[in-house]
Amino acid sequence: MNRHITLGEFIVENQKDFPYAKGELSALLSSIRLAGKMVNQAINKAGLSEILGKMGNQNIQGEEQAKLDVMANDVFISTLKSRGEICGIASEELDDFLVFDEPKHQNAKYVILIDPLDGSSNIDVDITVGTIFSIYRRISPVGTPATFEDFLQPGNAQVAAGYLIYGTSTILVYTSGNGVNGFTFDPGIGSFFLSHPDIKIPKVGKIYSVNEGNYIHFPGGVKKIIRWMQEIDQAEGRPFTSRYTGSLVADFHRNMLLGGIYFYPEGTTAPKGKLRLLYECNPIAFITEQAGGMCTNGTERILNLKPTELHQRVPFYCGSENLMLQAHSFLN
Ligand code: AHM
Ligand code: MG
Repeated sequence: MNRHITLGEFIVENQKDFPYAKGELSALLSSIRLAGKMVNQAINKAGLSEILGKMGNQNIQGEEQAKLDVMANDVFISTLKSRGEICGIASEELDDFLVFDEPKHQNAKYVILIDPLDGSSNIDVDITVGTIFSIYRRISPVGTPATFEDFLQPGNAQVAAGYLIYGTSTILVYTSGNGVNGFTFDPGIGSFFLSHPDIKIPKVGKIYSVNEGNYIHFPGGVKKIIRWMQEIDQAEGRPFTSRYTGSLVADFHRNMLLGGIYFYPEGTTAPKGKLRLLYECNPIAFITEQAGGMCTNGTERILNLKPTELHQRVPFYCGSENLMLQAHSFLN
């Protein structure tokens, strides 16, 4: 790890590459970094501070909220609201988007969409979780309240996206459309340092990540993909390796570094898949493409989909080029 370049320095250094750069997007990334440190600290002592377990209520998507889901949501919202870079936020944990309209938000040009704590089912069993974020320049005029349209932009309009992964170490990975870089948190110093410069997904991957417990519900093409990965082919190194944690951020991060494919297809229990387009699929798709991989709903590029709902779900396939092309040949 290069302990000479901090995330803060990197953001400032690369600010000139941002479209319309005036420092606001850099400040916004700094706010995300700060909130991420707070969530990281809470996760690290979760078992000691009685914040494991369920809240006893559900979010709008019918999912039971964990205490850490709610805590992470509150931390990101309060941190971002206390500064003036965004005029609104949408979150997996909120029914509707929030408008920030205090005087300090008067000149805000951006909106953000977040999954504050991805992989909620893993919280209480000490497995890696994450935070995913997606940033857009607003469409509505500056100085007016943020609108639904600001949040329903296609993924190809994102100006930045990223995630924090709270794993064996805590890493922040982001792109602002000029490659993908990862920064590892040094808890002793309290800073993120550039550890994964210019990440590229291997073109050829040999890991697949899918919840195979849903196999019976998968469409025929998806079953073919899985069977193909499990066949013996010495030249291609099959059967491939199966790895699935149930945290998208963890499964994606591993496959991005080592080469592989993640998919959460449609099935009868989840007719449109499980993952949410706006704050899970789009940011991961932006990072994937910036790292040289492919990301689709099985037919179309995720980044080209025009969203219709805040919590819209889509089938999701993402990863190394060889596996994505092979998957598409079975799906279409
Ligand atoms: P969450 O944001 O509520 O945690 O849901 C999203 C998660 C993904 O991180 C993960 O890949 C998927 O749901 C796992 O779902 P399943 O348990 O059905 O395999
Ligand atoms: Mg999630």
